Amino acid sequence: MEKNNLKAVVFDLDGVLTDSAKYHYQAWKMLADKLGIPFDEEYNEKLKGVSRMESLELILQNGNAQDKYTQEEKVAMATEKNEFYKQLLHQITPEDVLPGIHDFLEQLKAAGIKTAVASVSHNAPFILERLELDKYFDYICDAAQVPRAKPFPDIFLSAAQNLGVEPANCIGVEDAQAGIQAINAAGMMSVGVGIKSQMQEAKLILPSTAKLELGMLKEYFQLA
Ligand code: B16
Ligand code: MG
Repeated sequence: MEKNNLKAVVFDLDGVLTDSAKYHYQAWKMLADKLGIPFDEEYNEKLKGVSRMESLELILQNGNAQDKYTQEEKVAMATEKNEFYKQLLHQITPEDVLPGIHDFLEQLKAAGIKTAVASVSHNAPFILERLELDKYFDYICDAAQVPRAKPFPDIFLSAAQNLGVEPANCIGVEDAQAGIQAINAAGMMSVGVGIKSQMQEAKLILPSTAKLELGMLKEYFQLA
């Protein structure tokens, strides 16, 4: 295997390509209020990159209510949240693509570097369509086909496999701790975008997506 040769970049969606966390927050808040459970934006940080059912468990935990409901009731609650979330997603337009992402994707395309989306969201294809970003990617992971969510490496490994690239030749870009752990466990180089304290384990942390730039990343990658 050729080492230190960047062949693909695998992107998380929520928090990297667009800020859909604000819609997740509104939808979970609706449910938490209904259940009388405290929930605020700070607690919402814990849900980033975490699957839908695990997010519900974390919310119920905050109200000491995990054992109050049957699995069937929990599935109904998660479905109700998702229906509301899906309505909110209709507000997304191409203007909501985060800064620098278009330019970075163009740089990757021009350099012949492959791209994939590794989101645990079952709504990822719809969001990418709303953002008009779907055409940029060589592969979009199907969360339903990946048994273990982040922090397990499965979704990043699936992206590499479907791109036909070794994980060691990939960079993974994430905004959440669970996602950085998944990238590291997959054997890719992890790049975090956002607040440092939330991504201690990232190989490289950038303050914003606007700082994603191929030349600089290649240099880091070769030194890694
Ligand atoms: P859904 P990512 C994740 O997306 C979100 O960060 C997380 O908050 C959400 O619970 C999860 O997707 C599942 O999303 O309910 O739409 O299937 O960061 O992996 O792109
Ligand atoms: Mg994310």
